[in-house]
Amino acid sequence: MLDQLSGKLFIDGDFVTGRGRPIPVENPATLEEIGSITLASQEEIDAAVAAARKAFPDWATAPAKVRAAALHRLGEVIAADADAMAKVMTLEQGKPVNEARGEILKLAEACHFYAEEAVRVHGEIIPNDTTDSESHVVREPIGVVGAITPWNYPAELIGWKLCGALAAGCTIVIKPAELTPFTALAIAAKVKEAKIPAGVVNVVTGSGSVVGQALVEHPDTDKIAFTGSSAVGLHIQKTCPRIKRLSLELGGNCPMIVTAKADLAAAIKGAARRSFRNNGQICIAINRIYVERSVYEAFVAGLAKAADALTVANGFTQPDADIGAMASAEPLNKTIDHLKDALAKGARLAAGGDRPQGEAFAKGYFFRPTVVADCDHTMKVMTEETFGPLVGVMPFDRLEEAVKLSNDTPYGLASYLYTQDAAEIRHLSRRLDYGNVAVNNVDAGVMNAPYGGRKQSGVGYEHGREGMLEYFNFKHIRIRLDQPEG
Ligand code: TXE
Repeated sequence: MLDQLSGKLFIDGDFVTGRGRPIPVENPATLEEIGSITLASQEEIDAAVAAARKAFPDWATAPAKVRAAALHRLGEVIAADADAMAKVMTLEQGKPVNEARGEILKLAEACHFYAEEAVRVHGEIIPNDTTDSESHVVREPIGVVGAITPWNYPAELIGWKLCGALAAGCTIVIKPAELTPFTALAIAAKVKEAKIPAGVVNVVTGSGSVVGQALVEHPDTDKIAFTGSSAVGLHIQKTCPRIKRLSLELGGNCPMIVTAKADLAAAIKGAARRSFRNNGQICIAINRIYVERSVYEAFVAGLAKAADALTVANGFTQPDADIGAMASAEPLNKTIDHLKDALAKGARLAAGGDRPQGEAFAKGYFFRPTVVADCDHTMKVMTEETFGPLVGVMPFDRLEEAVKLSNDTPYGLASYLYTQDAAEIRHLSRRLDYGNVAVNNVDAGVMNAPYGGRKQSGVGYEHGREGMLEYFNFKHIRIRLDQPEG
């Protein structure tokens, strides 16, 4: 599959060979080149946006059930080819094939969810304060969407935008991350197979500063849907030259509170999963854990044991490994920097702390799941987004202190709470200043509920009905019922 996708762009329903400079793409587990993408030129970007614009009127006005059927077809062809698509993802991103397969199936689920939502788009009739008039509020699709996506979830983060936009009647131009372009192009192949009309979905590849920025600045994109770092999100907000809709899903620095009334075994299991899955390269990864002092040492010992038990391996040759290679040198170096910083400031290493040993790990970006205890807020691990397999743990004595520490961050994406006490659940969950609070579980995002951040974690929502609202304009039509005003 990679051979067919290398160097391609997907414009107006067809794969075309890009004429721009090739950018090599490497396998992060072996550092071997697996193919290359093209740096799309302004002309090619213009062609993609023009195709989306041309396709918009027909797509926007097609009966909802036509759009729904198209999304259902897309979900079906994606699920049918999940194995091959997962392998493509693993080769460019590093996560184990089984996990990548799970992500592809989540993308298919998003297609079906938004297919069902597409047929439930309706307006409202609001009675006015005079008896002879009423207000009709209808939703209309925004237009052409530029979607800019990162490398940590190369399928799902495209899927939420693609499916919400298409269900609403928008058309889309996707610019995937440079590290993971082939998953995006594999999705484009499925768009073609599902016979979604030409121009409704387009993919252009290349760097963020050139191709991503060109979509932001393009006079004919009506909305930008972005997931990535807070720094680039802010840059997009500042450099967007026209008024256009923006949704920004940005970084996080997510806390977990474990009280003395928690089911400790469940809390340890949840922490190990949400701190280390995908090597912690998740904006909702648990970065820092506050544990009530009476259960602190038992928690640290349990989490260290759980971290040590996770298998780290090349996720392509060992599809069922818990953890594969990190996606690139950048998050690996940041992880090492945050670890060194914590240890220099007095943290205690409880698990991991280095690269795994052996020939298989000689080249790739591997790091063992790492737990540091006795942390405080002078350490980067507790205050910045590490985006790696590193978690900091700190004891607390009073619940209010745990809330204060949890909210002591510019971010506000997801937070986690483990306690069996109903009063603590109510009290703490309402005080956590986050868009998502997961209590006694670590699945902060589910398909049918809104998912979004506060503060520097962004604006707008994905998932759920709210995720589709991001792709509509509301129109108010005030109708006088007896006779026209005049
Ligand atoms: O993100 P970037 P990167 C965080 C995480 C990570 C850091 C850097 O902390 O370590 O961000 O990751 C495109 N105009 N998250 O470098 O740079 C870029 O090409 C328009 C959190 O991958 O923000 C890519 O397609 N687009 C996050 C996308 O933006 C631009 C997930 C994201 O790249 C651009 C990933 C520009 N000027 C990283 N510059 C999460 N919330 O899940 C870059 N891009």
